[in-house]
Amino acid sequence: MDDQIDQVAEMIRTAESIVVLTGAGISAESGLRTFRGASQADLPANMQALWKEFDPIKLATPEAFDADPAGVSKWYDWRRLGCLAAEPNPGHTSLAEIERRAAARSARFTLLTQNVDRLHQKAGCRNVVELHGSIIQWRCTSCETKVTPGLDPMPAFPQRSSCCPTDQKAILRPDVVWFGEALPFEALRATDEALATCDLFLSIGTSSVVHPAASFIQVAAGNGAHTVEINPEATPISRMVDVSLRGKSGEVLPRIVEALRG
Ligand code: BV8
Repeated sequence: MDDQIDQVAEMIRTAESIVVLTGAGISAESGLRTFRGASQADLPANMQALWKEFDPIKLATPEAFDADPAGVSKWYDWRRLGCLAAEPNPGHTSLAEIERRAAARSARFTLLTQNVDRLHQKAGCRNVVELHGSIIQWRCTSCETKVTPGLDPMPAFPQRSSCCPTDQKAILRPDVVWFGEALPFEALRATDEALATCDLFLSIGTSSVVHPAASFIQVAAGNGAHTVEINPEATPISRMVDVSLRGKSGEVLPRIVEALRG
């Protein structure tokens, strides 16, 4: 893998426009559960129980929220608190350094994340596009006003919106994109702009099965970009990328940064 690390470091050193796509895997080493795969053993005991009762793919839908606003709100508030308590890992901080190095030589760096945990921002990344929104922020189902709940668990599930006191149906929902919902227009616009000039695309910690994010690498490759994947497991894109680094992002990315420093 050393040769591959050096190869990717050279790609990063010379790229004019870097696009990084991350998924739940980059936050796994921060103790946050991924959506698919990964063993329960790596989770703290209190996180295992609640997760076993729920299937995230079924819960991350408007239909699930409409059918059981209390249960879905409780699950999301529990995840929200887990994200607030989590700390960035060396994978997140390495990407922040790669962004700083790109900026220092006026190269473009765009981080497209499917994650809703805001750990990239906590690690110091600046140009972050939240494709699937953020669990740290919630919004009123009636007037769409956004709120950022505090560090304590929400007092009630679902939580009534204080912005629409006379509307009995106004409750808070997580400001995330559920399956079947469109991605934010601004996120898609920023993605299109970044992919148009991208000459290096890094896919990190994603199973590459959720669309439209899973298709971005094809757009980049079609525009002539070099492509790299970092994942301990094979995914549907592993055979198409120029360099496939089979490993954990919290271990591989620091080695790439070491090569850049060298
Ligand atoms: C939409 C927010 C249209 C909520 C999430 C085309 C083809 C097929 C299907 C579709 C299609 N177009 C649309 C669809 C439907 C659907 C979809 O893609 N379904 C899939 C399941 C087939 N897409 C949608 O519905 C999207 N909306 O297209 O709207 C539209 C247009 C106009 C008007 C109306 C509608 C919306 C998709 C967004 C859904 N929301 N999250 C929440 O968080 O609760 S998706 C959810 O999955 C998370 O965001 C998650 O990040 C994301 C993707 O998963 P991954 O990040 O890849 O995580 P996963 O667990 O799968 O994999 C982890 C990986 O990490 C693994 O590979 C593992 O090996 C690796 N790993 C583990 N440890 C490490 C590691 N890697 C590195 N280091 C480690 N240590």
